[in-house]
Amino acid sequence: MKLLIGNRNYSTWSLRPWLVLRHFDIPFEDEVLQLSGPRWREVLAERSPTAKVPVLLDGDLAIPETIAIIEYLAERFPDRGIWPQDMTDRALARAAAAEMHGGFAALRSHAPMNLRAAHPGKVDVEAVRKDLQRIEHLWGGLLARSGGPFLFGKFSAADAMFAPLATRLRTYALPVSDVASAYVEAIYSLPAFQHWLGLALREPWIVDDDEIDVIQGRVAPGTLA
Ligand SMILES: N[C@@H](CCC(=O)N[C@@H](CS)C(=O)NCC(=O)O)C(=O)O
Repeated sequence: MKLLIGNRNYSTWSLRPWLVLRHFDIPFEDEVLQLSGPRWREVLAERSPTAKVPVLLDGDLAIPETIAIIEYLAERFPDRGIWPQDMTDRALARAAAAEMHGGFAALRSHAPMNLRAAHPGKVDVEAVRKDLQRIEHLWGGLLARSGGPFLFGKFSAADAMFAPLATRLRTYALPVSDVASAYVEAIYSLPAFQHWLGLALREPWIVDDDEIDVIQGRVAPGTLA
């Protein structure tokens, strides 16, 4: 099995199924398709049915779309507990994952994932306030229900879905409660996340579209080192 992913420093969607594969000890290899540089869009179009990453390759099968990949892994490896075991928990986990997939647009556009960076104070908190309130409510409720440290106690696909959002809170030092901060810490402490982070920090590539200093006009495109 092989997962095609984007740059680890920036690719939120790639991080999610990669964490599932790694945390649940599913044998796989990965290959980075860069999200910048010469011909990157053509390469994605050649390798991915949707011209986006991630894509899971399993024999002749090429599965795009993060949620579909995670569901496939859950079916193919039913003993791993990728979704919570309890049916009610599973329903809530899938609802949270779906909300993450389709929601939090303000955080996604104003605070791009950038694992190597620290940009406290650069995101307009008012622009993301509603998303922050929603995440506090959602995470707070699920963590109170499960007792943590992850949303359903043990790490599950729902946590994989929220891992990129957790990194945004840290990169931009967004104001959150102690409960949300502890959850961010739990994500960072996960060995699978640490593995990804270590690889991300070694990447040399810059993607201007995800660099807040470029987005906000402080730095000219193509000049970040
Ligand atoms: N709905 C897709 C989104 C995938 C996606 O947008 N991936 C980004 C990288 S994080 C991408 O491939 N961007 C390239 C492009 O939009 O041209 C999923 O759930 O996997």
